[in-house]
Amino acid sequence: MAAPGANLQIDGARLWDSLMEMAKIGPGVAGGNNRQTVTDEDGEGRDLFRSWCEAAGMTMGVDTMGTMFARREGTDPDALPVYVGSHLDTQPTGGKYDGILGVLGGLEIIRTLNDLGIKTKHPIVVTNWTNEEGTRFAPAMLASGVFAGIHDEDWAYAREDAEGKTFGAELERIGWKGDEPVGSRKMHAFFELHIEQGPILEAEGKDIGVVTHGQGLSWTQVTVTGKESHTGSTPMPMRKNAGLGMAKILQLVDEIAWSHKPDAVGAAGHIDVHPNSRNVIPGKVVFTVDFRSPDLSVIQDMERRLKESGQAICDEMGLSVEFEKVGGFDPVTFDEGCVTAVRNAAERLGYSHRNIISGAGHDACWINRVAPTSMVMCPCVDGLSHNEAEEISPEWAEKGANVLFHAVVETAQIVE
Ligand code: HGY
Ligand code: MN
Ligand code: MN
Repeated sequence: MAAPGANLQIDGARLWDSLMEMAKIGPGVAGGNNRQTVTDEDGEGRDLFRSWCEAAGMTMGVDTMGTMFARREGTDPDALPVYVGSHLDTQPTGGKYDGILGVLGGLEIIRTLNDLGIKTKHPIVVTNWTNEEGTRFAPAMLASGVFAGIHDEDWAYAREDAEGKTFGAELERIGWKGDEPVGSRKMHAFFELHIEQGPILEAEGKDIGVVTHGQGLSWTQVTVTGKESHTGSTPMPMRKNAGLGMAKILQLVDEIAWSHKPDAVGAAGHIDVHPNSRNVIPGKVVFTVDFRSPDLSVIQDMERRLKESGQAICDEMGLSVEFEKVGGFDPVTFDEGCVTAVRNAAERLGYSHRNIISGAGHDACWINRVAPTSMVMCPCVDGLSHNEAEEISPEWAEKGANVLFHAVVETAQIVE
């Protein structure tokens, strides 16, 4: 396939302006974003993205999970499209680039092809996957998981947030439940540009991460039940302190992850304490343990030890405990051909690059099940993400989007 010339590059300033424009929707309290999935703010972000896609001459499709597919026609309407995208939803204290760079980087490809009057054989479809973050409605990568046949759509619709609202009802409420059956689309390939969300590329001075693999993820929701009682008048020996049980289990989680250094990680980011009153011994604590590793056997060992030793801790303390798997996926090996397209693009453009394993989960991890898939990563400042202070440079964004442009356009085949 004829590769694009190195001189073909996106408009970095236009990409940056669009990132800053999108960042105005669902602002956080510290310079980042709070545009959680299927909130009104998410709806506003979708409206803006749709207006930009229509201005770029694309036609918009929306499936029954709300995922958005903006299509630029190719010269061969029967050729399977090349898909490119990521997600516009954010964490409650999210950054301006996690996911958004991948969606708007895809849009910038189309804007550049339009500017240059370039046609491709395969259509190109820019995608915004619904609820990648899984923060309001677990699990993460919900819509791409339904698309890939991992999750049942009715199960997804029934997922509840902390206020008892369901995903399906909220998707309908914001008016973004489409009519396309999920998963009906077939892909020639899928590419996702994403910030690294870790420190490696910046520390090594590399412009581009060629993502060969993604580590696996395991989310176990743990419910520890003791007995609410007065923090002042209840003698220590009589307490059934669910909060202390959780603390001991979280210490265990840390020890388990360290026992598989250097690659395994473990923590709990979600913790609900009941009744969460200053002078009441917690009677119930619900928290989600997030284990990750590139090695499936390590994940399985960490899950097993959490249950066995967590149960022993609670037995010893007279507490009851339940473990529920609420999310997860096995380690991912991306498509060799798509990975090579990314690496060749970085070489052609003269960008420094290195192979990298994705520490975070991404929609690409599920789409890799149903289509040849790979990812492009750019550095982020101090490797910080899932924090409103998340930051990248315009240069990093531009270089990442140029590699994405070259990989996508080479795969979609320029028509002379
Ligand atoms: O959890 C993850 O890795 C992703 O950021 N949703
Ligand atoms: Mn993301
Ligand atoms: Mn994220």
